[in-house]
Amino acid sequence: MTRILFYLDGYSHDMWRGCFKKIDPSIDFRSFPDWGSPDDGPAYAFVWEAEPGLLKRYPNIKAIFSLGAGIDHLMADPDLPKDVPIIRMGDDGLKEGMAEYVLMNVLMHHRKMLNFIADQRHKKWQRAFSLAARDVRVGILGYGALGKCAAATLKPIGYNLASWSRSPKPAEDGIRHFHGMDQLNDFLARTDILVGLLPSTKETEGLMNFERLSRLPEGAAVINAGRGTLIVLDDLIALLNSGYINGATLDVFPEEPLPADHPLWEQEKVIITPHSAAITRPDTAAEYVLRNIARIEAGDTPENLLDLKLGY
Ligand code: NDP
Ligand code: OXD
Repeated sequence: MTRILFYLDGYSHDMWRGCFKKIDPSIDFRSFPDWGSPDDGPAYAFVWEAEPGLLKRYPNIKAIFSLGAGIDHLMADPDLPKDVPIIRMGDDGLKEGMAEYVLMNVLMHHRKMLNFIADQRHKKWQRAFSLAARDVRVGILGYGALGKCAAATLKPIGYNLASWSRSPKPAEDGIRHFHGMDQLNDFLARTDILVGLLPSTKETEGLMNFERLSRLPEGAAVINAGRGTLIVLDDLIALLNSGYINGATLDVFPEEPLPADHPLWEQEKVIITPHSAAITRPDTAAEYVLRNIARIEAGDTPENLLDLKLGY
């Protein structure tokens, strides 16, 4: 019998329990705070923003599943057990959700929808020409599970695609891969619409500052749905105000919720979404967790195992 210790504040746990039970009715699904005793036997934790110190109190936990692809919520726990494998979310629902969000926003910027929305507010009739998709250079920062799925969704529209990641990628039809700091400026220089899908690590924090954002061609747009630490917001606002950057879509912020007095709320050419680009879908997530528990039980490596040294 598999035991799941589940922690998620503010959402119905019954729906989650139902998704697990539908796949395996014998599952012992325990919602926080009813986790029972560590002496009850081996268990798997499946958590989002669990209270610090909680996981350490359960030495019976064999692996920790993060309810999201990001693990910053776990790293914020000073007592996080270091010897327990951590598995990041990577189910199809999350990938599809992100791909939809990226497609919607790339189209919004490509087809100048923010200009039209602003004009409509001022009852202004101003036609605008749009380039063909093949002439729009989209650059994806981060070519992991989400970056790849987003690229695959954009490809059939015909965009001129590139990616940037830490390690080299095998050549692929229709997408040019860049990697490492040495190639970042070349990648930025060929990017009209930048899509941020990077994790928050020491290396990615503040990466998109004034100098790097200015490497984008004039009139570029910025979409960030990875983590808010990537962009220095004051620098982005300065470039929006000068007109150098034409618009932005931001789903993630260094401080969430974005404070009510933050100047970004007032920017006409910015779309703000409340960390909702891809929210883990219970049915596909339950299937993903159980599939990976089966792998662990069989002695195989689970998918999306966290590399603590890399931080993602
Ligand atoms: P992956 O781990 O699969 O991919 C991460 C990518 O980032 C990889 O391509 C990796 O490079 C690259 N990367 C990491 N560090 C660096 C670096 N220093 N320089 C260059 N590239 C780097 O993650 P996912 O695709 O699953 O998720 C990405 C992030 O999206 C998550 O960490 C999470 O923060 C965020 N997210 C946001 C959501 C939202 O709703 N807004 C929902 C879900 C996730 P390499 O390929 O070489 O390893
Ligand atoms: C995630 C997120 O990491 O929701 O999955 O941001």
